[in-house]
Amino acid sequence: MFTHTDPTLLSEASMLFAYPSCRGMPRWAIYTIFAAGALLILICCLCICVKCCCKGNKKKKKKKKDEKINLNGMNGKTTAALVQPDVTDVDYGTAKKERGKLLYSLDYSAAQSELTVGIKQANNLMAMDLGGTSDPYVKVYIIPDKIKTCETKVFRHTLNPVFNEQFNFPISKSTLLKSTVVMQVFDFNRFSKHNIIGELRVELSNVDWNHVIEEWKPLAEPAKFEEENLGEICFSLRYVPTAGKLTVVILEAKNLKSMDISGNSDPYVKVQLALDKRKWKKRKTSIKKNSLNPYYNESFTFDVSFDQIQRVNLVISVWDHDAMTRNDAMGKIFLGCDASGNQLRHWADMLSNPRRPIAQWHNLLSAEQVNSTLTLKKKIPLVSKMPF
Ligand SMILES: [Ca+2]
Ligand SMILES: [Ca+2]
Repeated sequence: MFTHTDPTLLSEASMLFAYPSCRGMPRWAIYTIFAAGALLILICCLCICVKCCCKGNKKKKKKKKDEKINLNGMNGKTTAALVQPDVTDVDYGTAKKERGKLLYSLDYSAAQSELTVGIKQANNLMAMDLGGTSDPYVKVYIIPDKIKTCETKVFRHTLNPVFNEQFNFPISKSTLLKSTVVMQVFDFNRFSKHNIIGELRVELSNVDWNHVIEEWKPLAEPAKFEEENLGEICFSLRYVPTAGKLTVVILEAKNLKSMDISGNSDPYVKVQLALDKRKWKKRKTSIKKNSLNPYYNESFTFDVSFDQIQRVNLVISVWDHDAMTRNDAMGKIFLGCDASGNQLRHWADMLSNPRRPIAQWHNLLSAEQVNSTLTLKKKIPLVSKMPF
């Protein structure tokens, strides 16, 4: 046996590295050479892999930055987000307490009995998505008489959005002094529930109406009690202008309210079209017995010409079927050029992406709230029943 200091061994080892095919090579040396070689190849492979991965990620990130939702009304200026789920749209946790701040304005016109709420900009919003950003928009309404809810545009991938939008609420002076303005900042997610970032509540009895109010306020933790959750519904919309076909696919609903004593409901979905605010056409899905999370995947196609599509409203409502008594409405929403917020966004995405199905989740609202915003007149008589 030899030791480390053995001079013959050292020279033998160096000979082996210089001439690996030397005869009489000790077994330990062969193993060492093989081991060293394998390690070298492994390190090279690892380096190549890491480099490839980094490149892929960079490309993805760049692509993400390029897509933005900028909804400037209905004049075709919209850019739709992808139908594929957004990897950044994953909840990120809300451990951090800093929610950011909001610049808003208030102005009341006694002559017109109208309150104007301005949503100017937000700063240092809390990041809700994986990429360390959010997709903020602001919802504005007045309580206790929640007549209408307004929403700003969505700004993608930013924590410092500049909204510069104004919303008018008709309200008498006496009601004004008993009311509170609620401004809630949300993070938009195409395929999951929108997360609330924070909110501001301004009691209007405390406001000095001799001046226009414009101020920055830190966002507070949202009050949980008020949100009435009626569940969510997912459907896709597709419009083919050349053929004049509108296709609505009712995909699924979740977290619906229980309407029956059993603690469940028997939900079905009504798909209704109105033309110039008059009831026009309607279809229904099948009834899913005893379910609060029904899956439908049922498709409905309507003839709607290009001239009509701008004058159409689509009303989607969820009903609980009852064998013995009247069916109850469980929730409702409407889309179209008269819609606002999330609903208008989906409709505009459909119009700006002809022939492509666009799917999206929506929070259901109470039937009363939708009916007060969209008042539909009597049904349009069928052509065959007309006297000419
Ligand atoms: Ca988001
Ligand atoms: Ca029922």
